[in-house]
This record gives sequence, C-alpha cells and structure tokens, in this order.
Amino acid sequence: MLRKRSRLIAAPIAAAALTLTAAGYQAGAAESPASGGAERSGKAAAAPCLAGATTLIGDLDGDGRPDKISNPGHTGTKMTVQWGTASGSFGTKHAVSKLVGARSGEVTTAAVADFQKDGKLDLVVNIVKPSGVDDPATARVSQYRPGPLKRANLASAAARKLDIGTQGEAKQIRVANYGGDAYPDLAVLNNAGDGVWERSIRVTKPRTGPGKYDYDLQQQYGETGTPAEPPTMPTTGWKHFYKPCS
Ligand SMILES: [Ca+2]
Ligand SMILES: [Ca+2]
Repeated sequence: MLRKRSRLIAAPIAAAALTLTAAGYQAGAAESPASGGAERSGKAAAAPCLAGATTLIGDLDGDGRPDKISNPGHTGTKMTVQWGTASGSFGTKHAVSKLVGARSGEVTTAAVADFQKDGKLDLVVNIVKPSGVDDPATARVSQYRPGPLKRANLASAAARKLDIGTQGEAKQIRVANYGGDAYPDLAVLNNAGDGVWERSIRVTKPRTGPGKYDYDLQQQYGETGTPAEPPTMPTTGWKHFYKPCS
C-alpha cells in the first residue's frame, strides 16, 4: 500500500523525479543492499510539520523516516539535522555547515522547505568567506538542492546554482512568503557592499524552485538598511507553510 501511495504521489512529477528515484535506488543499494534500495525508492513520509517555531520534522534524505531540522533564531546559520531512526527517534545533531563542508572563516547559511512542492524537503545553501572590505566576496557554494539529500554531505542529484552567491555576501537566508502562493520563497540578509545591508528576495516558481534576482519583486518585497539599522527579516516562513506536529 505504501508503494502504491508513493507512486501516486510521484506520478505527476516528470523526468526529474525519475532521475531522483534512480539515484535513490543506487544510493540505497550502496549503503544497504538488503533493504535500503526499496526504502529509498520513494517510500512516502508524512508531510513535514513544526515541532516548535524553529524545528521542522520531515524527511530530508528520502528514506521515508522523518528527520529533525533545527534552525535556532531562524537565521539559517546554525541549522542542524538529526536523522530519523527505525524506532521513530532521532540521531545525533549534525551541523549543516559541517555536513556541507564549510571551511574556516566561511559563513554557511541554509534554508529547508519543499520549495517546488513535490513532497520532498529541499535545501538552499550558501557558503561564503566574507571579504572584510566594502566589496562583497563571491560565494564558493550557492545552490538549490532538491531532495532527497545524501546524509553524508547533503548533496542532491539535481543541484542547481543560485545567484545569491554573486549578488553580495549572504549573512542569513530565511524561508519567506511573498505573493501568497503555495511555494516557499526566500529572504536573504545580504551585505550588498559599501555599507548597505538589504533584505534580498528570491521568489519561487512552481516546479523549478527559487528564482533569480528580480528588480520589480525586489522593489515590492525587499528593503535596504545598514549594519546599524538592518532590514527586518521574516520569522514566520515555516509557520506559514507547515502545521504544528500535534
Ligand atoms: Ca529521513
Ligand atoms: Ca522538494
């Protein structure tokens, strides 16, 4: 029954999902030849839910078991993941910055949500070493990583580059809601250089995930400030898209 249900959910998703499913099979087979393959082929986990304002429970690695994603202060800079176990509990905390391979002096910002709404949680991650001067540095990593993600390094078979990494230095990335549609958007606390901090907006398009910088949307939803008076940042992104777990 679970298999049937997972197929029904997967059916509307085109070729991209087939690629992910194939990757899931391979990853599962490599890790656990006995049972991993079947489980990772698309067993449907329950919909993500909130266990408190900064803790999301949902399946991030596609094994059908809910994982715990914690985001202290909503900033995306101190995010941790605890993988779900067979008994329904959660394993040890892994810092997202460490999983994605951040180096000394680099700032890692991350946001988790099901951005394109295919039923699997996704990751937005940006890794940048601040320049320390007025000209912002380019990020070493700035990606949208559609789930399922590998446990070891949060890699995705369908990772895509984002322009967040070339438009300033991201200090925070938060899930946001702009325009009132069903797709989670992003608010980036961005050092744009020359003493300007901005709330930089990326609106998500159906099926494809977070979009590029858009001048009109930025005028509508963005805000500029300074280090002394930074722009306000959203704290209700997850709350808007996910219900409490109980
Ligand atoms: Ca999981
Ligand atoms: Ca997704």
